[in-house]
Amino acid sequence: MKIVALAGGVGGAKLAHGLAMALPSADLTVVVNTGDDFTHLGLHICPDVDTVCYTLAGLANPVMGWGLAGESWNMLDSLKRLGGPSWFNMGDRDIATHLERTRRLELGEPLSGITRAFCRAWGVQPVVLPMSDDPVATWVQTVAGEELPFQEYFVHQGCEPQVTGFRFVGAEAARAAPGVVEAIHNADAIVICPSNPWVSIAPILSVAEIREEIWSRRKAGMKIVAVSPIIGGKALKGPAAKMFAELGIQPTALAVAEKYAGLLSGFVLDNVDADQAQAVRALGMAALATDSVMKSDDDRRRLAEITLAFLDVC
Ligand code: FO1
Repeated sequence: MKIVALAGGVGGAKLAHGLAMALPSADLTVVVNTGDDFTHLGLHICPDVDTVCYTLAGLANPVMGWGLAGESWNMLDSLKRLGGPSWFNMGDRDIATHLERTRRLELGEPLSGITRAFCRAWGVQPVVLPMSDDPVATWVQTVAGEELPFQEYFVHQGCEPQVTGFRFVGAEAARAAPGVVEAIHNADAIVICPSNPWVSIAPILSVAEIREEIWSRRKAGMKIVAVSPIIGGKALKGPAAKMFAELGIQPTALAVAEKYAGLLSGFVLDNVDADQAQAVRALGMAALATDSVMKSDDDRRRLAEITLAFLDVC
C-alpha cells in the first residue's frame, strides 16, 4: 500500500518513523513542512526536514526529538562568549547539516535534491520530500499586532506571544517540490501525522499544487487519515493546544478533526478522548480510539500499524 505522510515537528517525525518501520521503504513518501525554515548566522536551516530525516535515520536526540543525539555544544559556547545570537541551539554535528545545505543551495541545488543526497548519506530509506523548493515562511500574528518569523516565536520567545493568525509568505508562488504531486497521485492513502495543524500541516496545504492534488484524489475516493496531535486537551509537545485556545477554539481532538473536516475519511484519537469519537463520526469520518502516545520505537510502529489497518475500514 503506497502511503504519503504529511509531517512536521517532533510528533510528525515519530509517526513517520513508525510508518517507515511498518511499510516497505518503497511504499512510503514523507512530505515535510518547510514553513519553519529560516536563515540564522548565515545558514539556511530546515528544522522539520532535519527532524524527520534524523528521526528516520535513528540519529535524533531522543529527549528533545530535534537535533542530533550525542551532541556537543562547543560552537554555541564560543558564540555566547562573543555575544552572538545563541538562542537557537545548534549542536556541533548539526551545524555540518546547515553548512553543507547552505553551501549546496548557494551552488543552485534545489532543497529536494539536497534532501535526497542527505538521506542517502544518513541511510534514510523512504523518500523524504520538502513540500516545496521555493521559500514559504510561516509568520505568526500576535495580539500585540506583531508578525513574528516562526522560529522567533517558537524558540526565541518560547511560544509565549498570544497568536491571532498565521501567514505563509511565499505560498501563492510556491510550486510543489518535484515528486510531491506524483507521490500523492500514485498513493493509495495519505496519513496526516500528529503534527501541529496550524503551523506544520497548514503550510503544506498552502501550496496550491499539493492542496489541489490531495482534494482531487480525495474526491476520487483516496482515503485520508489523520492522527490527533491533541490528547486530553493538550499537545504532547509544542504550542498546538495553546494556539487553538488563543484562536477561540477549545483544544480537543474533535477540534482537530473539525479543522480537517471534509478532507478526512478517518481520524485516530487517543483512548483518553474516546468519548469524542461519536462527535467525530458525526463530521462524516470514521473514528478510532487507541493508545496514541509514542514513547518508544515500538509505540511508533504500533501506532503506524493501527493507522494503516484503520485505512482498510474507514
Ligand atoms: N526547538 C527549540 O525549542 N529550541 C531550540 O533551540 C531548537 C533548536 C533547533 C535546532 C535545529 C533543529 O533542526 C531544530 C531545532 N528546534 C529547536 C526545533 C525547531 O524549532 C522546530 O521548528 C520545532 O521542532 C517545531 O517544528
